[in-house]
Amino acid sequence: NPSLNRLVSIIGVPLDLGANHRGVDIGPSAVRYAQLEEHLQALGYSIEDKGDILPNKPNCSYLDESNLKYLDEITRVNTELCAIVAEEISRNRFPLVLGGDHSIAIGTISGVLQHKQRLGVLWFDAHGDINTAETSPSGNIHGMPVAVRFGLGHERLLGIGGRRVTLNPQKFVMIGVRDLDPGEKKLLKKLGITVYTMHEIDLFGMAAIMEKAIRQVSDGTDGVHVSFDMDAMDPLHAPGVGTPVLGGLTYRESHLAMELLAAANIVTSAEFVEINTVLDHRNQTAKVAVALIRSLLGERTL
Ligand code: 4U7
Ligand code: MN
Ligand code: MN
Ligand code: MN
Repeated sequence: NPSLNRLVSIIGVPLDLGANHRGVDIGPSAVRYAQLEEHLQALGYSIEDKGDILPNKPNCSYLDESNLKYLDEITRVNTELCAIVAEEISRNRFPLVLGGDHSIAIGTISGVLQHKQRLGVLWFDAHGDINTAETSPSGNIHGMPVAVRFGLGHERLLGIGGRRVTLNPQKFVMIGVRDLDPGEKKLLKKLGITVYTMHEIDLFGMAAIMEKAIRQVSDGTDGVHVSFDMDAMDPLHAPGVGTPVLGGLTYRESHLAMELLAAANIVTSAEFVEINTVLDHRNQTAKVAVALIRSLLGERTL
């Protein structure tokens, strides 16, 4: 197991073109405002803030290709993100990516895959994010990153990062899911992906679920990436998200998951996405994201 990396590089991606509503573009600023860097320094981390990858705001028709909104700009931003993430890992630093909408997972994970070809992924989300242009009811690319990472989707998205490395479905686990489209259900079953929906979390408890999930993504892998969509949490605790769904993870359930990951000492990169500051209350959701990151990186009460 890799020991906890004390060198963290923060990478902001203020992209909202993959989502339905504007507003997640302020996510990286909101998380910095909630004093991410200061908290991590207090934990003993050495932080480098790489700043933001700045998306252009298109003023033209968004439908670049059939049912893929803003494909051009999303491809460009993710290509840059992929390069920065790969670069930070080669510098032996832990990439901590702040979204932005969840389409940025395409770039983050393709960057990590440049170094870790046998990567395990833990995907915290209310949604499956495994639509393709054919199955997507919205055309929003933030609902497609998981499909892309399994080699399904538009050529331009698949080409990000140059070489075609895909994830092993056996080493991919979803947690907190409660809203799937019909095409997503089919594909998840076909690929045999482990999905811990809210039903399983209610039944067995987060501790038991995390024990199984940690074993699955860490056995036989050379790194573990955490992709945390804030809408995995219940809107009661994380109101500032673009696509809220009732019945999500409580504050403690999501913290316990992070604490167990810290104790297992397996995580080698992470991203926190979909914070919509326009819909938030006094930066609550960004503050919760910072609290989760602190737990993930080993903060304890005593
Ligand atoms: B998120 C949706 F139809 N499935 O594809 C879609 F319900 O990154 C939502 O998880 C996707 O926030 C949500 O548009 C993407 C919809
Ligand atoms: Mn998502
Ligand atoms: Mn989601
Ligand atoms: Mn969302």
